[in-house]
Amino acid sequence: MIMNECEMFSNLKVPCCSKIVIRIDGRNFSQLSHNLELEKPYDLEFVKIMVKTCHDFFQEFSPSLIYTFSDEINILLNEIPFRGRLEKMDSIFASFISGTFTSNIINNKEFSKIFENPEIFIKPISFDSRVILLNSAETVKYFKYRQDKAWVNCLNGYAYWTLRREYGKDKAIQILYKKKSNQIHDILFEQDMNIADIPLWQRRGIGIYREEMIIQGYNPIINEEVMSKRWKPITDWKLPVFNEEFFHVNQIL
Ligand SMILES: Nc1nc2c(ncn2[C@@H]2O[C@H](COP(=O)(O)OP(=O)(O)OP(=O)(O)O)[C@@H](O)[C@H]2O)c(=O)[nH]1
Ligand SMILES: [Mg+2]
Repeated sequence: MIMNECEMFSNLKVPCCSKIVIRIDGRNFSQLSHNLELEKPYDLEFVKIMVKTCHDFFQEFSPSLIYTFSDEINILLNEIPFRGRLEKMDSIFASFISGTFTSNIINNKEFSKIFENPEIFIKPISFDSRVILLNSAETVKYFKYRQDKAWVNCLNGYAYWTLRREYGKDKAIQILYKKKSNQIHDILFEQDMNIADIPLWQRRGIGIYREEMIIQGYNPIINEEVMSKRWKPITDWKLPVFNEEFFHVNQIL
């Protein structure tokens, strides 16, 4: 047998005409968050490291949209890279994010916990990766589906940590057992928490995409100031609820 025939999956490809999302998720980040004593339910320093990592990905691979919340990163690619080779995409993207996240968390002064005490960074970081095939209509639905997950996470996170501080772990779990979203709303309200006061980025996640900007420049040939349009990556901490209009207006699809 020729040995490279054993590389059974290396020719597995995605169809060239589809859109793809790569979803990348931190491995065992519950443990990481415990080890790093992250703020609960949201730690702004950690989130900034995730966002910086998304930016680094954006610069390297030019996707059309990155959407992140918690330890997950959703990347929309309108053009299929690596001639569609699935193993290449999964492995390169996950390892790029793992390497960049690690470098950012160690080197970034914003993450003062590690920057000031590098010895607490105990285990190597890794992320898993999956490829999701979509058409345009499904793409909007997909991002809304992840945003709904961000919202449920947010609600459950606040409810759990608020109750846990008041009643302890077991009682908090017991109170929240099988509760629906509207019941959790009421519980938070009783705890004097108004959901509307929670920052939008916690409720809806954070987006990185290009925005059209007017750049002022100078044209030496005609000896005049000129305006030109550029698409520059921005971080949107105040995302709207994802819908077709958002994807259309920002020319994401
Ligand atoms: N305290 C804190 N924890 C966070 C924050 N963002 C993410 N996390 C942690 O990351 C976890 C992400 O959930 P999962 O991806 O389901 O859990 P996981 O432990 O990473 O498990 P696997 O992905 O299956 O390996 C959450 O449960 C939190 O514990 C944050 O801002 N603050
Ligand atoms: Mg995870």
